Amino acid sequence: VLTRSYGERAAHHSNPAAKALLETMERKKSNLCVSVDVSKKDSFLSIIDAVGPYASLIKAFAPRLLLTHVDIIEDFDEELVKQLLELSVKHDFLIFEDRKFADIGNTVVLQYSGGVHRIASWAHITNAHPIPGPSIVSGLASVGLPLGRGLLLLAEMSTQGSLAHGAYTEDAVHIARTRRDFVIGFIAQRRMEGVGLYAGEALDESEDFMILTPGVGLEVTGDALGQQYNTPRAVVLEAGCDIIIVGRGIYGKNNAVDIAATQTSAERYRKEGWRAYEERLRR
Ligand code: UP6
Repeated sequence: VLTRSYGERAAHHSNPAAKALLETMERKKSNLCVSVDVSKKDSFLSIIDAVGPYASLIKAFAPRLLLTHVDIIEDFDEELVKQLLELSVKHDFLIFEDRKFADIGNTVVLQYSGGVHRIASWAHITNAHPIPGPSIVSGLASVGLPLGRGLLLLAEMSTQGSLAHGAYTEDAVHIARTRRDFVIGFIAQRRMEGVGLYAGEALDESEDFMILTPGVGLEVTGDALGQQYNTPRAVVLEAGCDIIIVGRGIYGKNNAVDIAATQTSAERYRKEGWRAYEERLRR
């Protein structure tokens, strides 16, 4: 996988969301996913419009204006979804709703397909914690697969003291291997090809899980709440991950968006990520 281009991988992928994402990455020369984690609808859309030309994937946290513990947003509406989809066509990116589902199959079916957000109707890709076991994937697949969607499992996290390691990560990879039609990859800090194989089990060479990696920053090594950052080069070249997820490193810390500065940073991260990928291909 490490020496194959995104375009080559796209040609061999059977999941439509993974295929489209890899094609977009190749076309735009971008392995950057921008995480738009802001609280106002206007900032949300203007950041996306500003970084659209540089990113292949937008991590579309719906704007958090008034969040309850069930993620219901006061000013979330169909118009926002419509504009988001228009931007995704205008700038040629896919939408990844970082929902981090973590409940029983029956509940996640309802959360994914319905509620206020109707995530499955607009997000090409979403993700889930494997904590409930394989049933969470079956539940989400029953909604997403007919729509051509893809799922990422959180095999690891970027935070200090994360519990997702060792046997947990191995089991996450096992679950993914049983549903390669729908699970297109992992949120993780490294490649997973060698992880979770049973004793004597050989790696199926056709396996191609994408690794999307948050905790990427060029200026700082962490925040006050346990986040830890690595550089795009460390993530893509040394750890072999496919996509860098960058939030505050691009749009800054608040809702007062400086469009020019946001674009400059987005281009900087795109360039760094792409350069590391090109260097990896030459290895
Ligand atoms: N994220 C992580 N670490 C994980 C999983 N997800 O940081 O293990 C998400 C966060 C945030 C983004 O929810 O939206 O990636 C990282 O943002 P930042 O670049 O501003 O730290």
